[in-house]
Amino acid sequence: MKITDAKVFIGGPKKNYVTLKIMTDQGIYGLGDATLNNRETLTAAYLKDYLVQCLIGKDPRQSEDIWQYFYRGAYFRRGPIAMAAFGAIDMALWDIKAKIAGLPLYQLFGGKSREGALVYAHATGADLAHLLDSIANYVEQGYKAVRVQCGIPGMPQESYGVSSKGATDKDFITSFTGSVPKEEIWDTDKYVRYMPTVFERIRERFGDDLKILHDVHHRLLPREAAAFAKTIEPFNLFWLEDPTPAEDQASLRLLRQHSTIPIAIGEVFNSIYDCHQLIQQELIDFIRVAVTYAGGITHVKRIVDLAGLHHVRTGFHGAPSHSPISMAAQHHLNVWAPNFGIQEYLVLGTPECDALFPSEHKLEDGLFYVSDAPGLGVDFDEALAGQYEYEQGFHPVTRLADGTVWNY
Ligand code: GCO
Ligand code: MG
Repeated sequence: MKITDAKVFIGGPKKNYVTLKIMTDQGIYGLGDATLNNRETLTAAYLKDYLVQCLIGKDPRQSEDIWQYFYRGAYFRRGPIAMAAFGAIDMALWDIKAKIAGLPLYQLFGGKSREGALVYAHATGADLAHLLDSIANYVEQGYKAVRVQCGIPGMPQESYGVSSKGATDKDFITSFTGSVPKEEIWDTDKYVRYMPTVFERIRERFGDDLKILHDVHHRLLPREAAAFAKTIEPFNLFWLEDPTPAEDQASLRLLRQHSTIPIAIGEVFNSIYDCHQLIQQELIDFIRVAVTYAGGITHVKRIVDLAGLHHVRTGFHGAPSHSPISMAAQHHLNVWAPNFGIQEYLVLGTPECDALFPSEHKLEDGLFYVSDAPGLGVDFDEALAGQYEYEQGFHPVTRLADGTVWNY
């Protein structure tokens, strides 16, 4: 069996999805997602200009050898662009492998450890009242876990993860377009003072069973994070995400010494070398890598297995910047992984997105169920893909009130 060709597409409804399609001489094809949010043309160019030509003639069943060939062969190792490009190839090869076997992908990992896998949605509010409505809306739909981000009184509304007043829950996600980044102001003191009251009100209104998650988006210093974690401990969060920038990993020890709050980190990591110390020293509880940015299924499965040895559970990144292809790869890992924790999941589910990436996977009552279609179980409509144009976007840049650049 040989790879005959591979094509790269950029575009999608409201998102610049980078989709890779690998064709073989047996008519079977595989799909991969190389979407690197707000840097999409770079992964597409890496694939088109360097990798696709090396794939032609290779046996697509040799996914391990092909992964090693690209990773070691690149010489300049790691980094999100290369790892997302390798990740897309890897996903497509696993898709082909499972289609050859006539099995849904999870069967190749060892079958299901659970039927439905727990997901969490994003609730957001410009103020507490809007946030409570947003949470109520998800609870009514059957979600059992919700990430909560709230506007902070006295701080401009457009801080991380918070939609403007009156906006729908999905709007903040797509507001990154433009030819230069937006700028946002951040105030740590106001944030750490106000957020505990937010968690308190959420518990009062929704009770103890709702799983509450919160993303600090790398904004606190280690000592601030430790103090904050201690303060919010009574509200029993499912996790506190990215409390500090993860470059200084040893600093997490301070947080661990002061609080038992579960910590989730890793959405910006792209290899096992970024997280093996955090995992082996048991400084985190959930690993947030994504199959896209972290080198595909082959590499992420290694991270999941290492995490399992250290009581670290999975909580894969699932922001809407991932296409349904990589989300499907994660959903297959989620039903298999013995150390599965939770999956971030934003319903992309617009009719346009479903038409571009048809699948039978489904969300029901806050749990995600993979279909038994062979492979990843997601298809791609090439003809429709041509309708979408690339639109440039940037992550916002954050500053403190005095102008100092801070972490987005
Ligand atoms: C999350 C993330 C995202 C990121 C985005 C950046 O937890 O979902 O923090 O919202 O900001 O993926 O591209
Ligand atoms: Mg995050």
